[in-house]
Amino acid sequence: MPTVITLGETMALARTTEIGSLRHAASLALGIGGAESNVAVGLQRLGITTSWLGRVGDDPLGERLVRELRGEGLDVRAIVDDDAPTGLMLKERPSAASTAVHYYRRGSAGSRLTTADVPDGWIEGADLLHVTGITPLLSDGAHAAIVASVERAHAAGVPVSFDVNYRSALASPEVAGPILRGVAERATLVFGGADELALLGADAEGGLLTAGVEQVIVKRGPEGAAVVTRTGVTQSPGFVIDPLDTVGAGDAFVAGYLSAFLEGRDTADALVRANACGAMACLVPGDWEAAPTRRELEQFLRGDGGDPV
Ligand code: KDG
Repeated sequence: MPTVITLGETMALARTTEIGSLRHAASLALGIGGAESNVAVGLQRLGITTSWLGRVGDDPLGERLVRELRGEGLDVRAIVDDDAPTGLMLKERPSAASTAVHYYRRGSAGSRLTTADVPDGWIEGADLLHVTGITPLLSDGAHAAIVASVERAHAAGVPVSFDVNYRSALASPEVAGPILRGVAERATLVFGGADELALLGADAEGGLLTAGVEQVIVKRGPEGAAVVTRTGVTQSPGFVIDPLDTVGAGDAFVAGYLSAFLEGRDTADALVRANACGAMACLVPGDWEAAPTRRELEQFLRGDGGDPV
């Protein structure tokens, strides 16, 4: 069974349970979220052995997220940081059609990741390393940890998946662009929305393929997705659903795609699976809770939960 490893920040996530501004919310539901661990859970549910590494505070929220990720069956390499708290994210739905996220993560334990946190042999023994553009924007140390991890994967012949995942709260496009491009150019697979890929420069897809990237996967949300390779473009439509919470859909998409990639499926098959996983993740509140198991995915693809566009 293939093994995927990933590293980054997972935070506690408190979300309003009703539509309306956080200003007036009377209660919050507590969970966890983090782009890399969302992908890890998605992969694990699809039968891929997955390992997540990150820093957490020496606090109940850190314990909660470790317990939750272990409960999903992940190999959790949590480094407990005595000097910083676990980060927090608040999520509100100001209206039925919108979601807003507020971060309380500056100086958090997760943002203090360093190169020395990544143990010898961990990357070298994996079948794939997955990283996102969130981590390099958290701190200089976290940026260095991602660059070093990607270099180690290269040296060991381990493919690297990179999801641009640009978060404007972390850095301006001018600051983020060169940092994200530096990581993207060293990846095997690059995922991003059209706007995110544009951050990497003019003709990002062409430039990345020239730099050695094998596949650029363009996420188009409800419209589906496309894969661009040196030999052509494969497209796949999205599924018609009634979305409840779209945050985390991109992570479920990536998990679906990577699981198919690791099984040796072709790009067309991988896109259908990715689109289905992304759509399913929108059906339940929470960033990863609705990422499907293989059985749930098969049911959905049989038409028990949505129709192709
Ligand atoms: O990808 C969904 C994420 O937005 C979420 O789970 C939290 O990692 C996160 C972030 O930085 O936004």
